[in-house]
Amino acid sequence: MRYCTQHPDTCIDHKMKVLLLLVMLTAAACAAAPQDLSGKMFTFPQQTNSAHVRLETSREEFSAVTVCLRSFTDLSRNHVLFSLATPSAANDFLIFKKTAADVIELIARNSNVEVVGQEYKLNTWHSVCATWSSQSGLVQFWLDGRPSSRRFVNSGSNITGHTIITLGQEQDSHGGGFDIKQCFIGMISDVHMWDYVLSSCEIQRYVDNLNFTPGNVLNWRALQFQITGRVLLENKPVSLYECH
Ligand SMILES: *[C@@H]1O[C@H](CO)[C@@H](O)[C@H](O)[C@H]1NC(C)=O
Ligand SMILES: [Ca+2]
Repeated sequence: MRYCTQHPDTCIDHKMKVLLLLVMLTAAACAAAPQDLSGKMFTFPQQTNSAHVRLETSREEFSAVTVCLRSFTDLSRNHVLFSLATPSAANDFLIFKKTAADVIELIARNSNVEVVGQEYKLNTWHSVCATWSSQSGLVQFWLDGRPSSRRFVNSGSNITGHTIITLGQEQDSHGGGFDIKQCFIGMISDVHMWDYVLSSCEIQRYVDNLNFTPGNVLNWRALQFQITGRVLLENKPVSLYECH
């Protein structure tokens, strides 16, 4: 400010520069360009009630959903794998691992169902997919390409409203309400989301990492995201059989 009062001519110039810088910073903060995260993973190394990744989509209505991701953890307690909230439903679409061995809870439109009997091993990379259709109301869970029974959860209404998707923390409110006892610790990679139910063949292609149709809502190869707290974007180690 001292600079301005002493030099009225450069004052405007200085203000313009500050303004321009602010505009540029704001633009950078708002328009996080999509990134190709092929070969990368998010590492969640710590138990917190804050560290998470927000995945951005502008979509605000879904009559069906498929989410696929790969995860690695040593947690035997409750933990969240995928949390989608809208203003009207904090659990509009949720994939949640329960403490009990091999129990996965799926929630759509705030209604839940448990699927059991699949081998959710610790310290192992798993391919996890979940589907839901509002028309049938059915959900299905796929662990490493093995399907669960198809179970009814909620039909007849769509997921609508401003969509907030988080990895690492489970939303008890729209964009917040995180519980440290439900946070995810470990690594997550290859997150895709589609606005339709994938066929079993398409899911198999995802699991085998063959040429699959990338998510049309979230695409790991063109992902817009925002990291809060200690979450690292790291190279995903190749599996052992790929070592030479
Ligand atoms: C749900 O969304 C679909 C298409 O996105 C639309 O055709 C349908 O009318 C919607 N259903 C309801 C109950 O709003
Ligand atoms: Ca919770």
